[in-house]
Amino acid sequence: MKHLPLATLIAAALAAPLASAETLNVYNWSDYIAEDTIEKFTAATGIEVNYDVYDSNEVLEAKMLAGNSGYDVVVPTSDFLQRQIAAGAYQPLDKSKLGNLGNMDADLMEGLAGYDEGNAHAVIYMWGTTGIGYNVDMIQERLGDDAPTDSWSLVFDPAVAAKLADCGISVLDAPTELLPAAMNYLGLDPRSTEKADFEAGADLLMAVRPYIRYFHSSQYISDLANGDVCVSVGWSGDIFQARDRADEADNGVAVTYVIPKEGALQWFDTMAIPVDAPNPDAAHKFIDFVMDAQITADITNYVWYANGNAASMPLVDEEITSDPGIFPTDAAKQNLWASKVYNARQDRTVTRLWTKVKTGQ
Ligand code: N2P
Repeated sequence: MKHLPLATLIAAALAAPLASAETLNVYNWSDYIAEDTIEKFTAATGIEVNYDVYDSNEVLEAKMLAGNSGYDVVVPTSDFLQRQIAAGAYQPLDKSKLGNLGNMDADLMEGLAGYDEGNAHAVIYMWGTTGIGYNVDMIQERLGDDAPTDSWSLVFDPAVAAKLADCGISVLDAPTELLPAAMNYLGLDPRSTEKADFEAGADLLMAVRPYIRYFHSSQYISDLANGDVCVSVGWSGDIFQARDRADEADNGVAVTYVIPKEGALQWFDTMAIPVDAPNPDAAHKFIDFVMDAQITADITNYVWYANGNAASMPLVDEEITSDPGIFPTDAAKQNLWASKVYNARQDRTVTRLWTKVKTGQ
């Protein structure tokens, strides 16, 4: 050792902590975070982040139930969260590490407690609705002034959908959201778990299947923005992002989001820590960081989704807080429904029917 120059020893000493730099593995929905959130977290904590994305609860669930995903923080929707908690997929949060918990909206967290007793495993990240985005001019050209733009008829009425097939209808690849929407349109309870009701919903989807261009849960953002599809059953914030992209591209495409008058699913996405997370301590730091009022406001201002953080609200752009597509009016709220948790048998029925709908057979 005594022959090594001092500079070498210093370099070695400095390199050691770098080599073992702490890392955090985050798995979140695509198009669901501000551009600088991760950068800011690393700057604040020194923790490096590997950030992966998905666009389907089913994909996340398969990883959570298989175990050993390697992820420290994931973002399941409330109904999936409940089923995964029951399967032992998540660890209880250590609330002593979550100093910003007081920022959360007490009413919304109480709503989430219906899926996670005592809010033991998760906090709300963002919430939104599953409705319809459309290209204003393309719809007007094909359906005129009487276009049912405030209704699920836009996609569920075969006579209407047939007229939009040429400009392109896309639908989320999300069976637990689409079947209930179809059931609701038929006047059935969207939260029903009766096999006959699921089948009726699937039959309705089969009737418009010839006019659906594709089933996908993230592609529609750019397709709507570019005018490559004219109607998308999609998630509120994603449609607003499409509108924003079109505005920025100044391409003459006008996109609008609507919560149809018949009603829509209101969902909550949550941050949770897998039971086998490699770095639960960093996971708590990340969740607490996101619960900072400014950080959450920055995310909402970028992704156009409402959040569960009451303290962030004064920091959210007025353009967002005043938009009824993001914060529904009291009248619209009457027609929103919450996700229903399906048991394994109901889930199999839904999966089987969905395969049928997608393949059109
Ligand atoms: C973001 C997707 C929103 C989440 N692209 C749907 N639960």
